[in-house]
Amino acid sequence: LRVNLSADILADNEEIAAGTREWLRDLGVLCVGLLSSPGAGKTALLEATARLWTGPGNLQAIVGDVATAADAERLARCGIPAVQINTEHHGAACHLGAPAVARALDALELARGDTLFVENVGNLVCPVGFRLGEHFRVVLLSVAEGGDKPLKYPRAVLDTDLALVTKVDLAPHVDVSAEEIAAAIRRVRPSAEVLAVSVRTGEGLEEWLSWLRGRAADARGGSP
Ligand SMILES: Nc1nc2c(ncn2[C@@H]2O[C@H](COP(=O)(O)OP(=O)(O)OP(=O)(O)O)[C@@H](O)[C@H]2O)c(=O)[nH]1
Ligand SMILES: [Mg+2]
Repeated sequence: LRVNLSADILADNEEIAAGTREWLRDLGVLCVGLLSSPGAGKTALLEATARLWTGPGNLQAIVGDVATAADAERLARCGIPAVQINTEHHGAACHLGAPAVARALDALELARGDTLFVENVGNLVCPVGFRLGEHFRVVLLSVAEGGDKPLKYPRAVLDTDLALVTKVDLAPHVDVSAEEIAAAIRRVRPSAEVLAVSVRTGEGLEEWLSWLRGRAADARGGSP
């Protein structure tokens, strides 16, 4: 007898993720997953989003890190109730899994029209195959990582609905332009939707909020 453990783990994860996705859809809650390498600006984007958010609904979050509750604390300080998952306690430390996310939902009070963010552990490889119940997935690639990352980590781009080129205010200091990264993203996925953002200057944040607002409004109506 041969057991394909990795296929079984993925199938179990997918089943739980599908249940979460449906449960949130019925509740009228939009769920957006955030994926990036460590430090590309996921939490900073959520902090900026909280400052500018005028609805519909409230923002909440589940955040994954190997250790510390630092990100949940940062988010709570800007008014986003957040549950921290420390993945060192869950076997595969390098990404979130659907069972832990499903359990974390119990600690939140979600209401129709809310948006739930799931910030994954910083990693462009391991999280990709593990769906968590998100309706949409957003990948962040900061200019500080260099222009070739979309080409080196193509699945992180292929399996997402929106790509954000982050920290564009730093572009002059790191010898790569936001346009070069956007072009690399489109080489991997010609139809990719790409926005260039900076939480430092505010560039692109209105476009990001409008992307989000449209999807939150659809979710509230029951059709994400
Ligand atoms: N200049 C500049 N710095 C930024 C921007 N966005 C984030 N940063 C900085 O980048 C660093 C990492 O940001 P985080 O928001 O913690 O990144 P993260 O992706 O949540 O990191 P992990 O959760 O550890 O993977 C922080 O020092 C931020 O202040 C930006 O748009 N411009
Ligand atoms: Mg973070």
